[in-house]
Amino acid sequence: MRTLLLTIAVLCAPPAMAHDGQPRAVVDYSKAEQHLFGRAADPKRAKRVVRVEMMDQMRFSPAELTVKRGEIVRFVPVNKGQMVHEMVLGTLDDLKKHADMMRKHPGMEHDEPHMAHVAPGKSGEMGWQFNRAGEFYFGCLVPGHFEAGMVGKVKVTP
Ligand SMILES: [Cu+2]
Repeated sequence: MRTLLLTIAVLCAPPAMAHDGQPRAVVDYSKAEQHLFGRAADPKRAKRVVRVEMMDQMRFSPAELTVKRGEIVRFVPVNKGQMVHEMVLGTLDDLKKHADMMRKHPGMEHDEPHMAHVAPGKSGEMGWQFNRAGEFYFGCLVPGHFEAGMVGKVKVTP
């Protein structure tokens, strides 16, 4: 229980709250928080752009990609559907916990540099540096979507 509460506190930390649906700008990327799955980076520094389509069939396309450790990726999540989708980066454990929480508190909204909420027909942007090797994931945490299989994988090679 304690871990769960801590997770909720971390995921919903007040400075991260945003209700306008826009990605929260990181002003100084050198101070970006280090996560197990990397850190926010200036999308302008990215040498690689990855367009990820999000569909009402609860799928991402592509659903898998490989990056080299240290690589900065500019993700462009494109919502091809009729409903809101989001792309949230994390470990599988992070995403599962977050999805559980979204199911319990469906009205909750929050925004962080590793997530993009995208309205139907729109696209978002997310700059991310994968500076640790491993297998990470991206999921749509709109209630029910992750559970329906809306998840993709990022393999970061050493
Ligand atoms: Cu979705």
